[in-house]
Amino acid sequence: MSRAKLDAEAIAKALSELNASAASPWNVAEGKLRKAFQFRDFVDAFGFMSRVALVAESMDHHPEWRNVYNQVVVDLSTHDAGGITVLDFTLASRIEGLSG
Ligand code: H2B
Repeated sequence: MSRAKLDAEAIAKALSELNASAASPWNVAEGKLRKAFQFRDFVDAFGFMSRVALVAESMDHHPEWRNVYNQVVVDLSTHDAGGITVLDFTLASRIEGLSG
């Protein structure tokens, strides 16, 4: 069920709930849930990625991401479903809690 691809209306609703408590918003870009996180330096960015990696592994749900020095851009989608699912919103919400 959670791996069922969400339609545009469901994505818009879940996005507004996710962003209600986020300092800066997640968006949909290229069919993925995307957010760029900024940190003080590379060590802080990498620490964030390490914390996210443990959560992602525990969920068996993994981000696509890129890191340049103090920035980490996170893209979430469910490859098995070919789109965005509830799993991506669950992971995004947990990532929010690890970004501060
Ligand atoms: N992560 C993401 N983002 N999407 C998937 O469809 C996915 C995953 N599938 N992590 C998992 C692993 C799958 O490949 C394994 C076999 O459970």
